[in-house]
Amino acid sequence: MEKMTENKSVISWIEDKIALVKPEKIVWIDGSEEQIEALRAEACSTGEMVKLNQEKLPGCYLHRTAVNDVARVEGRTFICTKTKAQAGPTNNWMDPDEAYKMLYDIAADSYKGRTMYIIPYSMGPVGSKFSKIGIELTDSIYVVLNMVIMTRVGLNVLEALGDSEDWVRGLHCRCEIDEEKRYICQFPQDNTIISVNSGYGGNVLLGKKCFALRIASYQGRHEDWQAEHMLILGLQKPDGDVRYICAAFPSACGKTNLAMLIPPEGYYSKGYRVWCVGDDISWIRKGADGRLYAINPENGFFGVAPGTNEKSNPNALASTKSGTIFTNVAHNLDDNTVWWEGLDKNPPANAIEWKGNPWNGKESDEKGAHPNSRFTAPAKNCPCISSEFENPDGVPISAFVFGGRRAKLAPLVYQSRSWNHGVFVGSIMASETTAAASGAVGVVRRDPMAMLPFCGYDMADYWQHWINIGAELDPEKAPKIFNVNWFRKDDEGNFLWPGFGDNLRVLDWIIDRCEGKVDAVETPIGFVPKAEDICLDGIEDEVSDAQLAEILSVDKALWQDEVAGIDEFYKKFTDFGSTVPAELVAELETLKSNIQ
Ligand code: GTP
Ligand code: SPV
Ligand code: MN
Repeated sequence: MEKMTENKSVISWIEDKIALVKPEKIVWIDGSEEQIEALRAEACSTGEMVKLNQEKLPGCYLHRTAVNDVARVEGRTFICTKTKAQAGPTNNWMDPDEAYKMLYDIAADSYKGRTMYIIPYSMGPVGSKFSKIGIELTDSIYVVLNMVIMTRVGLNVLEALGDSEDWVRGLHCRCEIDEEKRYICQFPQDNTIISVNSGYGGNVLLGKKCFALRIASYQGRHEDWQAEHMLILGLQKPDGDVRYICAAFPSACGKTNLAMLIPPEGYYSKGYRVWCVGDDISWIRKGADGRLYAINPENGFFGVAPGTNEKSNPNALASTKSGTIFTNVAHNLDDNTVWWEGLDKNPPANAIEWKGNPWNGKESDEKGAHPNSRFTAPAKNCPCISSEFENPDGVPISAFVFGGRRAKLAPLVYQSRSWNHGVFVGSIMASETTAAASGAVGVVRRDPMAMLPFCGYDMADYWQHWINIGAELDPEKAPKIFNVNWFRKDDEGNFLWPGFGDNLRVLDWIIDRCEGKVDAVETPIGFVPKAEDICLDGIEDEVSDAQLAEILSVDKALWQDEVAGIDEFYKKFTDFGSTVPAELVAELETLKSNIQ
């Protein structure tokens, strides 16, 4: 093989893995268009990908994964730290020696007759102080082509790495896509990820959740920074200044939508704009001026397709019009394009559904696209991509926002009383589960900071890390912390808030609060807007005053049930032997007495 680097740690690790998996061929991915185009052609020739209508969707392709392999598998995802205590009570844990042995047994000889692709990639702009380098070995062209969109891939990455040993090792083996032998294992103490028997998204694009959250959260704790499951958006006000907000919502709870929102007409004409810096992951560090700064370590969007349309998220839709890989959507055979539920009201009659069977969308009761079908689109395609997207120094954060799907409990928005109270608010997040992970959908579960499936160490220590970060910040410069809930429902199950673009009305209040420009009502859980401060101009027909009052209300009885759930959740940590920060225990006591 022609090596692309002399880095000894890289060469020796790869040689070891070659001896293990025994590929027939080895290809270093240099990031050149020529090489990528040849791989696209090869994937099409084997049926791994379908080339779509190049007039309507230039550079776009469709891929179908195995039917048993359509989402992250949290039950088969492990944090392999030296001790179980280090992984904490909310992670699956495996002893590293046992895990390596099991994984190497599965991986052994698995590349026989296949090609090993070596992908050097950077999370974050190459050379930024925020950025980190990884190398993923894979036997899947689909993975290569997705990594090329989602990360910065190529020769310059190895040049930036030089002879450093600080890079994340990633081995992906498709094997037989056997569910029973599927494992996604992180070894935070070895900067290593091994993923076997899957070919789906978050399980195999190792730069994403495995590295940029599970490994990076661990690194951040030891290197004084943060890796968060947060979008980053810039809200431009009529004065022309842009304020940045980082928001953490669990998977399939609205990050991509919020990050790209188009302000409602009345706001747009006044000069409001939203600029997207990132839609899923933030890496955050303190800047020289004492404020927190964030970058998006990714280079593309791996977004949920169903529900994406011209009305809900025109910017995401526009991002998918070229250079995009669609996964598990329906294939419209009439014009060789794609379709998914919620794209429009005109499903194709002559189509193939996500499993690969003929499908008449006009007549079938079955879904054409899997609920967790996705598009992989280059960030630069996004019409509202921020001018700061490539800024190696990141953007200064004014507010952190937590949120989830809560049909009844959480109000539309509330602000924490302090940093530590804000950390508490993040720690008690709960949300109804979605199709982004395999398992039941719609069940409320605790998902602190939307990091439950992504924190690479004990969640209680992670909370302590949040508290420590806040303690180092000048309170004047610290981001203010909020919670939002776009998903409140009435007793008939209808959403009480229109959401999507109209969420700008809430972001506007959030920024006004950060700048001390608007009052609020103090409630037992924090500061809630006065009804008159949430502008309903243009949506009076959709949201009555009574409805707004309802979604801003705090129901003490419901919160009394909630604290029982929080108690139980915190107890899980104490029983396990981890230490919930005293600051959070104190906040829980305050909440309890406030809702009496
Ligand atoms: P991941 O990529 O899994 O991390 O998801 P995400 O958090 O980026 O979620 P995304 O923006 O893709 O939205 C997921 C689903 O939530 C889609 O079906 C959206 O239509 C729906 N959704 C997003 N925003 C809103 C909203 O404001 N209100 C309502 N009712 N639904 C929303
Ligand atoms: C999520 O599930 O939060 C995603 C999709 O962003 S995946 O890449 O599969 O993790
Ligand atoms: Mn996500």
